[in-house]
Amino acid sequence: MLARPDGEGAAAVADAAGVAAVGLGEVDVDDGAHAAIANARAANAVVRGRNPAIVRAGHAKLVVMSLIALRRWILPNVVDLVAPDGIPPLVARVLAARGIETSEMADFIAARAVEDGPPMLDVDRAVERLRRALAARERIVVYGDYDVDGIAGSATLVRAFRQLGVAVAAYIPNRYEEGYGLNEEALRKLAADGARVIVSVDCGVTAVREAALARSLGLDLIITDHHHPPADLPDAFALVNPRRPGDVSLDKELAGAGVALMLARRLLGELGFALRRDELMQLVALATVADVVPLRAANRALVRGGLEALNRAPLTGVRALVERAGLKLGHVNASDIGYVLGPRLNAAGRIADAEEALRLLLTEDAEEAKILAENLEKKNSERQELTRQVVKGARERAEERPDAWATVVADPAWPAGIVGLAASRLVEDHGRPAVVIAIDGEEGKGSCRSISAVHIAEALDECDDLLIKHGGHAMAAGFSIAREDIPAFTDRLDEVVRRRLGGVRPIPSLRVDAEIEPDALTSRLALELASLEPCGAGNPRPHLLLRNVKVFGIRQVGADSDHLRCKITVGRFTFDAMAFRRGEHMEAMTDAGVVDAVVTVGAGLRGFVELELRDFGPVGTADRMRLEAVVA
Ligand SMILES: [Mn+2]
Repeated sequence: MLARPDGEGAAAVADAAGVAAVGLGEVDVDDGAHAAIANARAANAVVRGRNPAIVRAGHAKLVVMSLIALRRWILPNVVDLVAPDGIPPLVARVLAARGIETSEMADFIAARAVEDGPPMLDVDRAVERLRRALAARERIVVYGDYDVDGIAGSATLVRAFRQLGVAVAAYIPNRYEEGYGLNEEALRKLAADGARVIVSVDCGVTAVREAALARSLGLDLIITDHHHPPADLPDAFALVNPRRPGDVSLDKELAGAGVALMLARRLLGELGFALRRDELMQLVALATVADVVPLRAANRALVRGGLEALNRAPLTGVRALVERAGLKLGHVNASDIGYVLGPRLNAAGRIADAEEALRLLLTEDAEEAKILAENLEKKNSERQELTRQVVKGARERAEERPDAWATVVADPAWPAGIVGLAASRLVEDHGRPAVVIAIDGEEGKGSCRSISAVHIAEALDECDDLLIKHGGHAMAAGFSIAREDIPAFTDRLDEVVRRRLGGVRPIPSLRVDAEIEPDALTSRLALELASLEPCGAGNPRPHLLLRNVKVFGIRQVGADSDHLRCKITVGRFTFDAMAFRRGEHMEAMTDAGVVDAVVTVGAGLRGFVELELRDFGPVGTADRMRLEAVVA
């Protein structure tokens, strides 16, 4: 179904703009920030000069008065393509436009996992140590992150150990009291409680000091992680991370839970794994979509298989969560995870403690599951309200430096669990990397979101001397900083981003997969396109160009009236359609009555085809984009 306009979440489809990975405890998938429209406002910068209807009102605030496309559309080259047997022509065109060879199309559609390839570095060493611990009844503790990836990845390992007849505890640090990742106090406490082996999930690759401490405490630390490794790796008993230099395993884009699954699978062996496959796979599907890693190759196979298991044989807690959120088992898809389930599982850790979300994924008790799901529902509403407040404040603050290359804003009133969501919005607003810092006493916790042209974790590496701790991915990262260093960091990051962009501000664009004839838009076509699911990061729903379509019944929806709902007549049919973050275009669209539009096709609540308008402009926009591409 189409993503909801109620400020639910954004990640599954964090795609068009190339928005990808997320990390360092700020994984969110979230919040009305429909990434489809990522960078939309920034696009005004592109057209500002040409369109007199866009005026600059006061301080960098753009008021759009006429209908105009917000992004540069990159139109596909029309090529002669013979679709392989059994693959509908449009699907083949979409795949070809995305660089998939004709010979690979059938495997892609089937979401078949590629061959296994060599194991990750250290994974066998880790398995051997865990077997020894099991045989000697040594205490093992799983240590996860507080986001969906960390929680579901921890649940994956705990459930794998259950298969081996051992009850292993999972420890999730508190975001507010302990912060992200392994910490010394927790390690000391776990050691004092008798733990001998710690297995981290979705964290640890930067924990150099903590690994040394673990060693001195007599703890064998097995790190499993997928974050960008620093130059100096921690000296752990084992370090399993596909991004680690020298690691020759094939799947570099796994989520943290995906890495944990690879360990679980080798630990269980094929029979043990087969017995737990349904539960482990659905956990990994939740994590993989919620962590916004690209849904290609192994991730695609994991999410397809996990969703199938989730719909057919949901865990007790997953069933409760799905039902309380108003979704229908049997029909849960990747976008539902991104917009509905992910934000709920994340809400606990953002507001208070991730403990409840972990318990939900581990319980076999339906009554307990109901109560936990209810609590998560409440926390998620609270989280939405907090997000609205922080975003409002962060936007005001951002306007103080309209010409910055990176937005950096900070405030003591902002909770650390929410700043990542606000950063995502600021990226959309300005089309440049954004950093939002929650100040707590003399320290700030920053969350970064970026654009595809700036690897933000590497940019932070260049600010290393100003930061206490930092880490993350290309598109998302986090750090802590002394309060007094924030001004110097702001200047440094600005300089780093400007240099990394070569002094050129990037233009937000929208890649069109195919133009379609109006008559082709049928429910059968929607079914054909569904073969591309799971869609989301790295494999967006196809962007289809429709020229000259009639729009009517346009109204604003959403808490702040910032989205549009309308009807579109295409050929012989009329469809419901949704345009996120385009509320301000209601009048212009109504006046125009006819538009060129780039849409995605989804199935609505009642199974009817629904369209999402990813961008639209006056009739002739598509021609203009083609022409400009030639000139450029
Ligand atoms: Mn992760």
